[in-house]
Amino acid sequence: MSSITVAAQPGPFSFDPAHTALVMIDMQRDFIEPGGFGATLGNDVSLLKPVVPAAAELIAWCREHGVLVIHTQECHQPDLSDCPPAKRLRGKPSLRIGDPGPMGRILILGEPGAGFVPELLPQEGDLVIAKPGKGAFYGTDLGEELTRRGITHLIFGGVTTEVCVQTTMREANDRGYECLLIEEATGSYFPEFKQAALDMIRAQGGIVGWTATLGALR
Ligand code: C5J
Repeated sequence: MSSITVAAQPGPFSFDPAHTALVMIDMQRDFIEPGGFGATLGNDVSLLKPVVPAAAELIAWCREHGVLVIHTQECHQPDLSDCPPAKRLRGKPSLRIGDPGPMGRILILGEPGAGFVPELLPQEGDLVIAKPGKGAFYGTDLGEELTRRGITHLIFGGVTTEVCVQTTMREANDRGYECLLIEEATGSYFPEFKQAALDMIRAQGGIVGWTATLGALR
């Protein structure tokens, strides 16, 4: 398939869909719905709701154009063996990782809350990466999967922009991937942090990568 070029910042972003993957970060009920991990930390999770239809549109666009769809989920093993105490004990949440909540144990693999929102369920042919950290490369086989599939370019969406999305995008950039973040398909509990992350990523000639709107893909 031939290359696609989209209007982006700081300049046009070109990619071959056959060598590109969408990395949709952590669109899980625990971050987006009331009663989950995000809410236990005191966040207004309703701020992330508008990301869901935009992420659905981005996923549909990628499937239509032959771009591999990867879904990450931040979660831990039931025995918490992959959850450092420093992470579990951080802050003053009403429920900690592993505690039982209204959507099952908070951020535990296999529990309803750690699953994806119903609008964004993985389909056959997609790749699902369970990750114990904020970045999607740490403690996972994402790097090997991308190499094995000959992926050179990554498109990003998901939540939250300045935490798991930015952490993953920065490491992907260090690993040599050309990275594009789609603005409407990412969100934060802190709109000003989202804006700052977008600005940081594309500053200095695209020091971490590119950003574009969904409209640029249509
Ligand atoms: C956070 C994430 N914010 N997916 N996780 O803890 O951004």
